[in-house]
Amino acid sequence: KLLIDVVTSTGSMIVVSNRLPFVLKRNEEGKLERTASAGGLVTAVAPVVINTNGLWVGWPGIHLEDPNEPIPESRPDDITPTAGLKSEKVVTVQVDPVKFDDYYNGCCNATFWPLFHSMPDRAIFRGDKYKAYTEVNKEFADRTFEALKRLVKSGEAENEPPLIWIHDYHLMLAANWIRQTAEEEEVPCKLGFFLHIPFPPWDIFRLFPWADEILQGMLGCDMVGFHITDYCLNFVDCCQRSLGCRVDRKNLLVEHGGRTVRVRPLPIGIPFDRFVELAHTAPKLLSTNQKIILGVDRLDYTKGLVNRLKSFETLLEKHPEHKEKVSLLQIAVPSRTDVKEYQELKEEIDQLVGRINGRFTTPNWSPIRYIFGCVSQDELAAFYREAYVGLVTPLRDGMNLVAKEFVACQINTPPGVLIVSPFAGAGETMHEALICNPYEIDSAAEVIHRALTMPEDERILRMNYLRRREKLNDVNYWTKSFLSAMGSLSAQEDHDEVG
Ligand code: ADQ
Repeated sequence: KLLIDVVTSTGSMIVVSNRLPFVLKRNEEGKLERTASAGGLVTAVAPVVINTNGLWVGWPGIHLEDPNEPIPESRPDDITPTAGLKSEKVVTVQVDPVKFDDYYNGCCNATFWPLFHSMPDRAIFRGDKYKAYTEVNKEFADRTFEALKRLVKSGEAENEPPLIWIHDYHLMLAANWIRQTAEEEEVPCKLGFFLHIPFPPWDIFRLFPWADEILQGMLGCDMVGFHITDYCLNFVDCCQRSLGCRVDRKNLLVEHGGRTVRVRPLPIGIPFDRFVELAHTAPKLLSTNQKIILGVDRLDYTKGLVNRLKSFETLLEKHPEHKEKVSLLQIAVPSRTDVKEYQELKEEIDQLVGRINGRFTTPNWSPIRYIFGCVSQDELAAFYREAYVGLVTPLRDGMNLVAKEFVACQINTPPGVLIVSPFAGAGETMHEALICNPYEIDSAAEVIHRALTMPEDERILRMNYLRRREKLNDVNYWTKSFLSAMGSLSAQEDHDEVG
């Protein structure tokens, strides 16, 4: 059943995310223009916002001198899912640039990102940065509440109370403020939150000096969603141990402030059919007889690139039969390039690639091809399709969409092999992949060897199961699961859910 048919029983959806589903840029004449940001999440969620007459609240990617400068409509040739999102349905949050930098780089990326990925040594804890985080969250909450009130008063909202869906670690405090104000002013709404990154165990989480405030912020929701059950249990555990809440681990419930908050595993999916279509239409890219091992990642220390390169080097050392027959294609998207830690990581990877290539290259072959940059969706689909092994080995990752996109694009027979790390959400859910501990370089090399030598029938069997699951549990299914967890689907539609 199409998601569009299902959402008719939902109240208007208000999505709140750090970034809007498009980026605003100035053209040469100085006029604002929308630039599309294509991602599975936007593709799945934008139609629900549009069809329920909802709103999207977020930062537009540019600091506007005049906060009242009108947001442009989409261009007539825009065919992205946000084309139908009218500017009157977009609420921009504007913050002073210095404060925004303290919130985004100083706290979100320098504190929560490493801490929630269980890398506390990389995290900084600074009161002034956290203060900016609280202030920006308050700004998001205020703007969301104003928008909610306008929507309800205008009579444009659907009959049910509007459903506010807050996304990710940037906005963990906003829900509580929205709830408090909505209760005071008697404006009806339902609140849901989804965390895209892992939620760490209590022992790590409690290192954050203001841990209680974060939990209280999230508990302002009716439902809090994570990718996998482990993260849910970590959250429930933290609520019990830090706040003393009464909890039900079996049913994933937390009592707080006289309310019961539901906690749910909602593993995100991808727009599976779109990737299959891309894989069918994308032109051939790689002209080689070598087997390609493919890595695609944002250049981030959580993605385990250094360990991956070392494992590949060990593979060539221990199994020289793969020399000149196999090469590693690593695509790394530049990310947070103004941060020193990320610049140092890039240098380390550059050097490592140079050293390994220097060590093994022959006149006919280089073991590693390394692309530092963005590639188009078409190219990405072609790489996924033509790769023999998809190597997804983060040290820690909320889910990891690359693993899912790889299997969607494996349309050729016989297919390739997926290798995933057990420390990614994808490692928990994609049971037929080969599992590889990225910390253990030698055994990771052995897993790659096993993938390269896996019999054809085993490859087919594993890939069939992986593809079937990802097709069923695609990103539309994820959005539907969120609505269901919020109690926003009618009983019949809930019953129809894919198991
Ligand atoms: P990310 O950390 O960004 O997401 P991931 O889930 O792998 O990690 O998504 C990356 C996306 O970027 C993929 O859709 C991929 O196609 C795209 N991409 C990667 N390299 C690219 C390139 N060179 N050019 C163009 N596109 C490229 C966070 C969490 C994850 C979680 C997601 C969704 O960290 O754990 O899976 O959110 O919830």
